[in-house]
Amino acid sequence: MACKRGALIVLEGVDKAGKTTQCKRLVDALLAGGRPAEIMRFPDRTTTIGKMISAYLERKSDLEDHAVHLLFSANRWELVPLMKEKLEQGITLVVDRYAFSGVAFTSAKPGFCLDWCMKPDVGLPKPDLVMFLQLSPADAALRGQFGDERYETKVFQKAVQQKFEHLMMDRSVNWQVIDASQNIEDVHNNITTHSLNAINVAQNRPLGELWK
Ligand code: 2DT
Repeated sequence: MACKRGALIVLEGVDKAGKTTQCKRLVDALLAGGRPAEIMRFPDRTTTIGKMISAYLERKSDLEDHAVHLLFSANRWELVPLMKEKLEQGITLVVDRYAFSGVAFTSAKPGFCLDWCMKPDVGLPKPDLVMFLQLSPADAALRGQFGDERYETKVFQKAVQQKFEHLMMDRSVNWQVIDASQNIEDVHNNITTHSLNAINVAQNRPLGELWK
């Protein structure tokens, strides 16, 4: 019998919600439980496209807003063959940001609608589970200053949060909202429970296509 596929698990949320920490904790917990798992993050700044995105985020270069949106999407598409290969090998992928960040961040800019922003990512591997780490702006502020990269301002993050809320109304995606104001351990346990469920369900189902 062919090996059972891994699950595609995505963590999303506004800045300071603890996504990166929780992705690492989740992968460690899955590995400790004997389940193959790997971490991925978008943007993946190591590829040629990713380096262009990184320079843009660090304000070392300027790119037109539509163009950079398409680069973020291209950065996901270029990794699709690798993602599929890993999932087929039974490896669960824990992904720090995905197309939802792509849509939420660009559509928070003036002159963009959700519909246009979603188009380039239609057909990407569909996550089996998307956890949104929910954190109020007040709680985020308690976790320290924002960094110096593009988008790291209170006003923009608030607009992004509203766009995520729109995206979460889409019932075709398995969204779970996680209260990220709890302590790291409680958030981790919550995330692990949802992930184990998703891994069990995913192994008997084909990988879907996002927004199709
Ligand atoms: P971090 O590397 O700190 O997560 O910040 N972004 C991300 C977009 O605008 N579009 C996308 O498609 C993705 C994946 C969110 C990366 C910054 O890039 C933004 C914050």
